[in-house]
Amino acid sequence: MRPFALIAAAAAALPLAAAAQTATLRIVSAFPENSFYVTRLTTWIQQVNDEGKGLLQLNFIGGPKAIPTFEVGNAVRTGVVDMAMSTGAFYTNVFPESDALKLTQMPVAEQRRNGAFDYIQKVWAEKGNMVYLARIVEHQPFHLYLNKPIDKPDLKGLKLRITPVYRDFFTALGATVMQTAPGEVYTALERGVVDGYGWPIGGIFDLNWHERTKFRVDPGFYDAEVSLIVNQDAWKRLSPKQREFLTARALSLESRNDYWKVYAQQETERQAKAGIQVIRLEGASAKQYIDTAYESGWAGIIKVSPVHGPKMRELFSRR
Ligand code: 173
Repeated sequence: MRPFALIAAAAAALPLAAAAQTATLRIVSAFPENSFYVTRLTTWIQQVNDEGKGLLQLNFIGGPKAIPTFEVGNAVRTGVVDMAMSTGAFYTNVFPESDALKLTQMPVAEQRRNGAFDYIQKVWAEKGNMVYLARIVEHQPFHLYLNKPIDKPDLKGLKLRITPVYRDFFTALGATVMQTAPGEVYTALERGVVDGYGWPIGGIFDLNWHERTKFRVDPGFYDAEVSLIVNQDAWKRLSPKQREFLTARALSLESRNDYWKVYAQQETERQAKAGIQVIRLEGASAKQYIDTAYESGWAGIIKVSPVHGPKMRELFSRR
């Protein structure tokens, strides 16, 4: 045989040989390296790597310093990385439906039973070349944090830091908005470029935003979504055993999401201790606030996704 034929023969035998080898997936986080989400992720990765010896290993590349927050989705789509921890709002530049996950009104466990999860899988595969593996943050309502007080659901005259999560809602209430990655929020607050920001109930201490935050507006709205997504080609390259293992490990992490309820409680108390005052909208004001959140949120999704939007609304909403 000529050398070329030898190589070709070896390559043909590769899928079988590879199945017996360890697969290593490169994973990044769209959230900052020093956030609690990443702490929890890297703890999980360590466990995966301990249990996955000889089968599957995860190689944590880093956070936004490795791949900027709003580029993580495309990095997963194209296979620049194999896997990521992100929220849909950070990859609306891949497909706009990604931001709809904030609007789910039932736990992911229920989404797996009512068809919502299957629908997400389908859209993520078709439009993002992604496997939507597991939702690893829920039970974390978003809040508006402010440095200027309000007394009704009216944000006129306020400039707020946003991501796509909050854009339609805050602008519906009259705010001016400015999009930044989490890593730029502190500087925006410090320089007084913004009067406030959107963020879930937990996590404002991770990057010291509490030092620059006077008020939190209650009630919270939507449910923060952070998930594990995998490049579909990388997924297909795994053996059935490797896929089963990764799925099981991801499900195990997802099944511990009740932890986020405890975290929400702890973070609420920590904010109070830090002197952050609560502006509580009540009665009709609170209802108007929440109704505007969901109405404007869904209107925004349906406008950019007239086919999937209404279907997602049906699957994600409590009846
Ligand atoms: O505010 C944000 O950066 C954001 O969109 C988000 C989404 C999920 C969890 C935390 C933050």
